[in-house]
Amino acid sequence: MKKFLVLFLSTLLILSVATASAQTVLKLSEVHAPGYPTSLADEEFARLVEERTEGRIKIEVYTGGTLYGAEPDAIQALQLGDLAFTRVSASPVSNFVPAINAIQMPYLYKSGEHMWEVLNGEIGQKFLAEIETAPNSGLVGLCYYDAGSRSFYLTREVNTVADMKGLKVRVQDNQMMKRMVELLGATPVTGIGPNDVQQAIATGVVDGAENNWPTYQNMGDYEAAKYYILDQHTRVPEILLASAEALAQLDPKDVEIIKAAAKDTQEFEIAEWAKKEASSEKIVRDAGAIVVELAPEARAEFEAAMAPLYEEFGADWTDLINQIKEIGNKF
Ligand code: BDP
Repeated sequence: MKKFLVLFLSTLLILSVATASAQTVLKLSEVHAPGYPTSLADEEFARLVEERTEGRIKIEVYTGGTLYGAEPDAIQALQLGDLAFTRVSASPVSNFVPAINAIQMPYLYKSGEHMWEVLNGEIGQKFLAEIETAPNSGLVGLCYYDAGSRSFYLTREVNTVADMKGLKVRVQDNQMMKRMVELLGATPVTGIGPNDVQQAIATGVVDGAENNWPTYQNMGDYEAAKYYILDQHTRVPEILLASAEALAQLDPKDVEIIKAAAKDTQEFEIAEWAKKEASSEKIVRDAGAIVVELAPEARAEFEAAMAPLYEEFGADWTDLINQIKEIGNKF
């Protein structure tokens, strides 16, 4: 009996060691703090993958930019196979897959509903798939998340395009966004990770930046630049990316589980986003941020100033961009 028990226990031990070693642990890099809508969605993605693969795959989420503070670095790590997943903005993805600029042109969408109709429809899914098929991208686009609309925030009041002249504005690492700021007569500054923007403004390296309400609030940028100019120039979705190399190491069935799990977190993120967008706006307004609601003529001026970007960066996708605009007629 004793012998049998020993045999039984050692078999159990061997089995559990075997199961433990069969678990694949993969990392996900995120620049936002825990609790931010995308961080919550990353966690939900990790939870679904672990559950649906019955523990074969565990995803560790690293928030706050602790793994990679600069999104282009995280993307490159995916290409090299050094990192399995990252949640980034679509903006830096365009450096690797230029087609992604087409879904973030200035003043492209009438509203969030318009953007989601496009992203969840044929056009949006075509661009998402393009991430995987673009030559040598090494990336797989898993799903989009919401990031609202972006506006400028500055240390001084701006009411017209002319007021932007000479200001130094931090933008994401994307040629089109640099050019967008140049077209306004201001100077774009790149190479500053989102977690370092507040300090760059506070120390005068830049006069401001541009982002949505949640990042403006969550990163504390509103404490350094109190004028939020509601020009809402772009809607730049977030993208959850995987490394093609990392996925190639997995059982194809698990890759399918991962792809489906990512898609299943989208609605969750959108709901979290809506809550956070409203609470962030309230927090910054209550804290004394000055929100400049541009006059319609001034907003039209911003739009006109940025219009050349369609020719300069969107010419290869004119038909699709026009289709996106047509979809907007419904809204
Ligand atoms: C935020 C995005 C984040 C970007 C950041 C930025 O959520 O992924 O890195 O903007 O401007 O809205 O760098």
